[in-house]
Amino acid sequence: MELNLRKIAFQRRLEVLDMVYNHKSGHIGGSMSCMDTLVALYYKVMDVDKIHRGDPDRDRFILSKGHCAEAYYTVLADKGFFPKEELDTFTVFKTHLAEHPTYKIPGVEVATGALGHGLPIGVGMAIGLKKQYPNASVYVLMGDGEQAEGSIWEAYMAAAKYKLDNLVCIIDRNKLQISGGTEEVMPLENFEDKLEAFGFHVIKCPGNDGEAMAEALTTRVPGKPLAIIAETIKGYGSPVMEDKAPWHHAIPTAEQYEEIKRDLMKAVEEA
Ligand SMILES: Cc1ncc(C[n+]2csc(CCOP(=O)(O)OP(=O)(O)O)c2C)c(N)n1
Ligand SMILES: [Mg+2]
Repeated sequence: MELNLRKIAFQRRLEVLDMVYNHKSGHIGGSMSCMDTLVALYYKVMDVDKIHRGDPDRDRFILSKGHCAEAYYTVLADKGFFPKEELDTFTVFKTHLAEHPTYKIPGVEVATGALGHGLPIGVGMAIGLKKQYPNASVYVLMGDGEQAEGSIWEAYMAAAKYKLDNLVCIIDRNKLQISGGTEEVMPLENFEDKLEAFGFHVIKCPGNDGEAMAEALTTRVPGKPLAIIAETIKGYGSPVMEDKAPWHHAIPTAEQYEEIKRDLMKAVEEA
């Protein structure tokens, strides 16, 4: 049966909303923007059974923008890595489900949250896998604000040098970071050209379209790493949050919670 990726993504967004609202923490804007990428990867692109078994030739996923952990947790729970009830322990004392992911959580390969680290680790994984298990891929999901970290550009250089055609970089291009627009804080102008100059095959993709993302994520060009610029809207799913910088980590009021919930439920129905 063909999966409805859009519906699944909005169902997960509803879970994110509850986690953030009930526990008064998290990063709702970036979680909403990257959800379609996560859903495309975990419901269509990656062989999740292999990840469950921990097979050495499994695909690897790294959430380099680790602050969007709650989006990741809803997908991992729905895919059976841990019981769904655990989502309700988000950021509670002694939970594994902290505000940033750690390797203590089943399914998580790398602890992230300090921006700029996921890609260098992913490059190392891709070098190792290329030698032993060339059919396995490494997927690294980054933020566009995260591109201001110098370590990302060192890793881009290494990815091209080692011809890592098993590495897929996804940049959640929502044009906002923590304190405002990316083009004000640290411009990425000509981003596509820059990535191409660094030796990447680059695809620009509507990042809130799970099917389009799935197609982009399965593209491979021999000898070249792949970069997908996922053009998204931060806070996607409700006009209350969409494209507004404070929603990087704002907590909805009771009224906002109800309004966002209505918008997301409508989106689930219409998907
Ligand atoms: C090394 C480091 N510096 C600063 C931060 C604080 N921080 C958390 S999220 C964020 C903005 C990230 O923006 P972006 O990568 O665009 O994420 P998104 O818009 O997808 O949420 C910053 C600066 C951090 N987590 N790590
Ligand atoms: Mg951003």
